[in-house]
Amino acid sequence: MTEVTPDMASEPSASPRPDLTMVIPTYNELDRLDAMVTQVFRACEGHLQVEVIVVDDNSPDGTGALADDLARGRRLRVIHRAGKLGLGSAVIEGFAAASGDVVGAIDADLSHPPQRIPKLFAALVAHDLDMVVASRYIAGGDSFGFAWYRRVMSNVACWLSRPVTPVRDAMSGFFMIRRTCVDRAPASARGFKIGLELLGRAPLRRVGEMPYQFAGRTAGKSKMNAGEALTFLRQLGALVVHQYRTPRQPVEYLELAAPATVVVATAPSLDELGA
Ligand SMILES: Nc1nc2c(ncn2[C@@H]2O[C@H](COP(=O)(O)OP(=O)(O)OP(=O)(O)O)[C@@H](O)[C@H]2O)c(=O)[nH]1
Ligand SMILES: [Mg+2]
Repeated sequence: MTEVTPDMASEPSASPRPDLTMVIPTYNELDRLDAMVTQVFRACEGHLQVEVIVVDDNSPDGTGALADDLARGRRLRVIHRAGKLGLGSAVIEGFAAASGDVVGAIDADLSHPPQRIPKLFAALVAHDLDMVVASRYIAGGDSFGFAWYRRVMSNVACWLSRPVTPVRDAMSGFFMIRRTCVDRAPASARGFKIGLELLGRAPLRRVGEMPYQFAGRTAGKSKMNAGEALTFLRQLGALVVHQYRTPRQPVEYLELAAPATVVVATAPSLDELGA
């Protein structure tokens, strides 16, 4: 059974609709959540109105109570679930409660840089994308502090996912999507890879991928395990079958340059400078 913080029902109508709702799924993330939440709001300040929804699965370390504290004075709501029900379903439940028309997911362990949030959002709007994925596996993207075997597993999983999506980092847990696409996706919330699920099932016209630098977890414990890897294989099988049974319009795919390149590309021309 899902419980919500007391102001949850009133908050969405009390303030104007946010530009973006970011969902942070948490399970035992006591060491990182404070910094994470602070950085998300700081990164968005002056760029966009963000709402944050933390979906906590009754973390034994007290992450849920910390999230309630962090909600005071911030546009942050907390969904408390009774027990560990899984990352995918946590993100889907957060999306269902969101008040923004664009929703996104980001891990709580600071592996995904919150500073990228405004850039991802701006790219989604500027390129009229249905979904934008932060990527380790296109030019400009990289990962640090990630054990070599995890890197290999992640690369193999992305390669196996190529029949489902043109996105190179289909394992990414850092992405944004228009809520209308989520609402129309018959997505199964099984397993870890909810981004892949949406890439495979949501009615997407146009998808973009933007590089970022992944930083391996430095606090807390990983929840990725052999069981999740097996669930991924089952999920992938189901997505491939779905692909053949229900052919979709080909998705238009954009590989977006790192923001630094975008800045150069949009710099004024010599003519504009009067040279
Ligand atoms: N609510 C909820 N959140 C979860 C669950 N499992 C994982 N998470 C969260 O989902 C995010 C991703 O989990 P991680 O353990 O970081 O998985 P990973 O990034 O593949 O692996 P590491 O970074 O190496 O730990 C984190 O914010 C977790 O706290 C779950 O069952 N329920
Ligand atoms: Mg992580």
